[in-house]
Formats: sequence, C-alpha cells, structure tokens
Amino acid sequence: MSFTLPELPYSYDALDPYMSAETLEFHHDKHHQAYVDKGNELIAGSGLENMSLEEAMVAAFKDPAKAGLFNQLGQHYNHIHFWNWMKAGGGGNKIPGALEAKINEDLEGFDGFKKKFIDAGMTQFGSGWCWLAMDNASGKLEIVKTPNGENPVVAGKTALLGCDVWEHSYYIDYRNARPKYLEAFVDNLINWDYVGELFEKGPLKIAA
Ligand code: MN3
Repeated sequence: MSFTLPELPYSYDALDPYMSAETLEFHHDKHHQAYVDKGNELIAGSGLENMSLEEAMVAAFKDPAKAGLFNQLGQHYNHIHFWNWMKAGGGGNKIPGALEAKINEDLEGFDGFKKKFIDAGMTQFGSGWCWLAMDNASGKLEIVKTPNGENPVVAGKTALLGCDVWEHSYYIDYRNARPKYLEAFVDNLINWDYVGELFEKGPLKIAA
C-alpha cells in the first residue's frame, strides 16, 4: 500500500491563537508530508508493503534493520491522530462519561491527568510525544512518554491521546516555552470526543 497525507479536519486558522495557521502549514504540509514521502520510499522492497500502517509500523519497530522506516511510519501514524486530537473550542474537562469515569479511577481525575500529562511532555528530553494510553492487557489508563517517532502502540498499548513535543510543533507560537504549549493543548485544544471514540473501541488489535 502507499501512504497518503490526510487533509486537516479543520481550516489552517481554526486553532488560532493556541496553534497558528503558520504552525499548521509547516507541520502538516511540510513535516507530515515528508514522513509520508520518506515512508513510501523506504517501505518499497522492505517486505512490509502489503501490511496495514499499524502492522507495518509494529513490524518495522521489531527489526533494528528497519529503524529508518519505523521512524517514518511511527510519525505518520502519530500525526494522523494528532490532527484529530485537536479541535477549535476543545480542551478542558469536557470528557465523555465512560472515559471520565476511567480517568477518575486510574489517574486521579482530570486534575491528575493534566498534571501527569504535562509533566510527561515537559520531561521528555528532546523530541518525542506524551500520551494518554490504555494498556491492552490490563485495560488500565496510563500516562507515558516516548522519544522521536515511537508511540504506545509498539509497547502493546492503545494510544488514546498524544501531544507532539517536537520543537516544530510549538516553536513558532511558543518559542522555547514547551510548558505553555502543553497547558494550551490541555486547556484549549484536546478533542475529547475523538479520545472518547478511541476509548470506546477498546484495545487496538494488530495482526502482526
Ligand atoms: Mn510533528
């Protein structure tokens, strides 16, 4: 299969002032496009061409010889969801009921979630992501962080929400102030409806 760049689910200026049109133009049109292009180039002849994105991503992660391909596939997967994890007028404590109950149970409520999520994003040294994930075996919610293009999926978890803490995601709007970006993401951008949909689907099953 060949990967393609999905359209943003909103206009470029929809997330202003929390994430500018300039950031989205560079981040979506340049960075995400580059992961798609490089992924298509590297997957050719790899033996993973006929797998789904999720299957190919996990298979590439397990093979050290395919680390370069994994970086592109991981970032493609992460960004497909990242655009949907945000919306205009999002953020705050507007969490669908079943998910809210689980966050209360596992993460000490919204305040506990917010503190742990922002802390994970702040303490991810260098490029990477912070996540709200579900452990596929126990069903428990966790806050985790990953370097570069990695994600909870390759660790046997389901990614419910992720925030990109690569500098390209916030430097135009927040310069070096990663904590301010993370707070704006939690307070003003999270699309809890999409997070709730992923939660309702349950553990991500990957054939590979
Ligand atoms: Mn990015």
